[in-house]
Amino acid sequence: MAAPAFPDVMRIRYEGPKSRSSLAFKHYSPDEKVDGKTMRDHLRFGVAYWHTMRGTGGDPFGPGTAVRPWDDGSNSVANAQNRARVAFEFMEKLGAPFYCFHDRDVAPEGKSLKESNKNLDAIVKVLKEEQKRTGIKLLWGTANLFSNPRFVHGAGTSCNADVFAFAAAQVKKAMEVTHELGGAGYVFWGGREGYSTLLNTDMKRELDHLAKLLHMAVDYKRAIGFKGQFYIEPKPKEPTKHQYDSDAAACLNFLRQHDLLGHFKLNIETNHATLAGHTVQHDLETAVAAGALGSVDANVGDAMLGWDTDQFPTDIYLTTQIMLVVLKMGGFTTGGLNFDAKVRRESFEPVDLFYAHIGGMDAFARGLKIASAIRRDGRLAEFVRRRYASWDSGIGAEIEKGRMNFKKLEACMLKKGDAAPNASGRQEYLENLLNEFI
Ligand code: XLS
Ligand code: NI
Ligand code: NI
Repeated sequence: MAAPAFPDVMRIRYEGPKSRSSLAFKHYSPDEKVDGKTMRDHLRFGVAYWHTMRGTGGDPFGPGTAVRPWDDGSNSVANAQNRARVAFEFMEKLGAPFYCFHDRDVAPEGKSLKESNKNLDAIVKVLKEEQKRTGIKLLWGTANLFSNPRFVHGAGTSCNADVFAFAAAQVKKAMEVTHELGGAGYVFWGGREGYSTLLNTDMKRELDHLAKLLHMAVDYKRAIGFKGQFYIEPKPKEPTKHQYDSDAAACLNFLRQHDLLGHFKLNIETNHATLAGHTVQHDLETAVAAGALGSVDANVGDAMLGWDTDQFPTDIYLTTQIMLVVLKMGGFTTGGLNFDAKVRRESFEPVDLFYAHIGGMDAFARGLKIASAIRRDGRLAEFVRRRYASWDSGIGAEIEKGRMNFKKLEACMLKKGDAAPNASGRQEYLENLLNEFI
């Protein structure tokens, strides 16, 4: 057994709101029940391997700053295996029940596909051992189809058919290892599936190719007996100027058009929704309305910065609103709250990884409790229900039942003379109501 990577950090425990310890949970009490279900099972927290284990703090203006004493900085398989053990030490001490990874975060890419697959197998062996040792599970796996220069024009949407074939081979292998590790899901995030200029782009052809890749994945899933849930993760831009999976609605339309809707749910990320000009609640509600909310990449952007800053979520309003939607849909099944978030470049010490995750977990624990209290109180739901009361009987009910047409509606209004007066939307009252609970 190697020396611990975080010798000064013990298992993070719940100490309650009065605790003054910075390495304790004040609100996340995993075994505590909320509405009959433990917080652990409600929230299903995941650690993102790419940020937590591979983030360096580099930005376009300077190299990484992160101090990671366990990492020898090499691209060797041995270093990657050691890193995997460190990841599990971290997650075990944190008490995170899940993690997520891309193939290339966990294992170094080799000179050929064959070598890359071999490297991946060597790491998956360690991941499997560590999962068994700790009971930590894989929330979802994915393939990195965007970092290597071969994906400069995209992967499934590349103009180069060989690149499409390479992407397919990579997804095949990533699905196999996700299956082997008992992953609850598999994510497709578009990466470079989009364009920088339409002048060189055959959009229709690219989208048809992307659908072909996803259909092949669906077929292969069946072939290997992988029962995990497939997800598409919307994002409107970055790295390309337009990504095809731009928001929840665009993804749903794409899936529906290509006869894929039955096979995919959405993985909604806060910072991606805001980049698309939506609130995250908007994208969550859009997904729920289609019965397709699968999982959440929990993070937040910076209101002052216009890119995917992937910060840890600490805003109780935000977590409350997310949990209101999650509770409304009846909770997660295969999905969870994956912290697709990174510590700031200035927060370069290993212990900052703990502070970041503890803060996010506590913020969601509060969001869960507040959302549950709002639902138990019932005034918010009752207000919304009453707002649509005119649809419960009379003309509204007839319209909803499909028994009306233009002629009948005109006759109705000719008789009545005018529509009944509207009631106030009461936005401020509702905002105050929300604040009663926060
Ligand atoms: C990038 C995405 C990515 C996906 C997984 O912006 O959020 O991290 O979650 O490929
Ligand atoms: Ni993400
Ligand atoms: Ni992102």
